[in-house]
Amino acid sequence: MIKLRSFSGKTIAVMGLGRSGLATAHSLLQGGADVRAWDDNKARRNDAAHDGLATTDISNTTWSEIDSLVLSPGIPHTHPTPHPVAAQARAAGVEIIGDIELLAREQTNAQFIGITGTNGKSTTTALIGHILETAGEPAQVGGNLGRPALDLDPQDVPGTKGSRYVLEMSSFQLDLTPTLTFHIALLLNLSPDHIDRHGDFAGYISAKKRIFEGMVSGGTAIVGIDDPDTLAAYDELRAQGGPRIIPISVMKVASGGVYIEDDVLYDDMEGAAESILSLNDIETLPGRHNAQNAAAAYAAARALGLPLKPIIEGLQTYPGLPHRQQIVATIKGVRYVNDSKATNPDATANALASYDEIYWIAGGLGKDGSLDQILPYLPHIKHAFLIGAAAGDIRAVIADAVPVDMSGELEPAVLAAHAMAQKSQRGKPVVLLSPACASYDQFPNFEVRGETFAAIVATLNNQGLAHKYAAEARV
Ligand code: UMA
Repeated sequence: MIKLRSFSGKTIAVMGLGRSGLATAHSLLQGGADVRAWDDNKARRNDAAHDGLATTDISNTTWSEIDSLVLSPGIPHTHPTPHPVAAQARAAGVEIIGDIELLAREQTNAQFIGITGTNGKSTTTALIGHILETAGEPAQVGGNLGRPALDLDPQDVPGTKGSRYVLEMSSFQLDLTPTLTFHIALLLNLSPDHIDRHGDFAGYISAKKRIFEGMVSGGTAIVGIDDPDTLAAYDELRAQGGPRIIPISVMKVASGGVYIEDDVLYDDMEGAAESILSLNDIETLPGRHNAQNAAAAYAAARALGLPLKPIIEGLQTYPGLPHRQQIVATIKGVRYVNDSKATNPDATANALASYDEIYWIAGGLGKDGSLDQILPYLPHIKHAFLIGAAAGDIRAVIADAVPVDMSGELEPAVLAAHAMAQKSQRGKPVVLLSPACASYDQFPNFEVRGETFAAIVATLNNQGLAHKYAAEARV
């Protein structure tokens, strides 16, 4: 935990006591601040009390006594309507900031590496952390990835003046981080997301581009150039001057940057393209989207001055993240892949593009919007096993092209997919849970859905049970 000593004697309102809010309140208290903490949810207030934290309704506070309002990233302060506490703070002229802004103000000598984009930012963040660890320079890794920034530990980096933090940054967090300047900032890609919170796509893009704000000549901006909006951001940065700018591409040669051609990663940062490694055999980084993550992490590691050997080793030994194309077992040549985090068709399309002999488990609570993104990959699917509320909608879209089982629930879906995949004689069969849907109709969240999948697969790994299940499963 980070003690926020520079806030000693200040009065700080903390709104929202989820993961980041609780860590914020404790860091402030440890540093000697006067904290006024609140959550609209009574259960959360009870949890906080259990945690030794007193709560007080901030909407009744005297705002002239408050120095800053720290808002949890999930609480709106502009669109669709500002939370009443945010509106009060703004009216009283009290600044509204987030937990990561507090970290930046406390640790003025720290080196910050920030990763944003619509997809892939968690993987790229974890990959940079893993490469640093492989190189013997472990860093603190967190932010939107899960571990709140103020829950991280100060850890001085030899040869530098402070700690090094590798932070996944959501658009919500960037919106609440007005003064943090990143040493290395990555923008991977942009497609419409969180529009309700940013008003429109332009608002979302402008929040994402804050990652480059204030960067100076010693800094490095790493920018994907494969979609029109990140390409525009790249051109803008070049026109402005300032940080070193490294383009990343998985679709074309990126002069002066890092790019992927035929699954090989090329480094052209010094102006002479050099082939670095083939991504083909890295099972934990399948697909073109992961190639983009690998290229971005490679560029960041080089910008940090790491030698080539541990970077390559780090890429090759990346263990993967839970619930994101995570291989939970390989049974007699069949891979069992947990991609429960894929809660929308875009994310599922990435997974379907990554394998070509797929026994696909999908469904759950459908989101608005079409399933068009997955259509190009239907030829990769040998059989689909549909579950949850959206099963009928998915069947309607794919049934002409793909044989379908209406499995209903996850367990029968896994058993049937397992039995069928084990009989497959061709290619590299994969049993893939990539639902393209939210989990809430059958599970508390996507994590529990993914863990349930892994637990069912773990029973299959036991030979006797696998045999029993195979006999029972509908094939
Ligand atoms: N709350 C209120 N009033 C409201 C709304 C919410 O009191 O009107 C309270 C809730 O009761 C709850 C708290 O605010 O107790 C929730 O805060 P939060 O939603 O900001 O969640 P945290 O637990 O603090 O988690 C946040 C990030 N959540 C969001 O941005 C929504 C986590 O990202 C992040 O991992 C965590 O901080 C640590 O940094 C999650 C996420 O979904 C993974 N991110 C979005 C995404 O990836 O798309 C942006």
